[in-house]
Amino acid sequence: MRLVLLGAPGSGKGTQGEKLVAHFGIPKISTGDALRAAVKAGTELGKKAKATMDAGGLVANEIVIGIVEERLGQADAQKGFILDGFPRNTAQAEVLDGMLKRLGQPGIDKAVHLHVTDEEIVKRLLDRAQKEGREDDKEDVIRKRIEVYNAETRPLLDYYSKQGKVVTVEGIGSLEDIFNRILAVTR
Ligand code: B4P
Repeated sequence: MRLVLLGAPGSGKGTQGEKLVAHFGIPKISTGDALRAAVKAGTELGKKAKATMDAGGLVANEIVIGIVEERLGQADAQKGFILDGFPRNTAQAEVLDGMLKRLGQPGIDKAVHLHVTDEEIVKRLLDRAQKEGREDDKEDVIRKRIEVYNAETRPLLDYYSKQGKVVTVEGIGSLEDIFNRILAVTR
């Protein structure tokens, strides 16, 4: 199973990704988690990424591509993986296709699009701001992230539609219901 999770910030990619990991026993590769870990550890990469992340922009392609390529080459990713937050623009999607070929892996099976309204996204991320205090969960930054999603990431729905791989799932409801919807369309 090789899945890409597509959806606006706060649509539940990270949340549902964890459930898919437990169900399928394959790793989740989250560029957002990897970048936040680099920021926390104060690495060179983290220093480069922090200002862009805090402002709601997309980190440079070469940085995130390097993270994914390194991870996809590891032994546990050979039988499948869940990509959470990558690709986020068409250039990254094209690189991913080439990378999988180079690594001798089949292409992705499905791009699961979690559909959630903008009002729900703002509500969820403001909620998370209260609990976790993430720098990019401030209202103006959330709105910027939604804008960036619409301009840069939404075109991936067309990219994967042309390959017949997009499945759209309603992302509002209980975690269990949404998970079952995902399982139903990825069978
Ligand atoms: P990400 O970490 O990918 O952040 P995100 O889009 O906000 O998704 P997240 O995983 O946090 O939200 P989720 O839906 O799980 O990216 C952060 C930043 O990193 C980007 O802005 C960018 O700067 C950089 N970045 C990452 N990847 C990149 C790439 N490929 N290229 C360039 N830059 C990149 O959950 C959100 C909240 O909703 C949670 O609190 C959760 O508990 C809640 N929730 C989930 N499901 C729910 C439900 N059904 N009902 C109610 N609440 C729910």
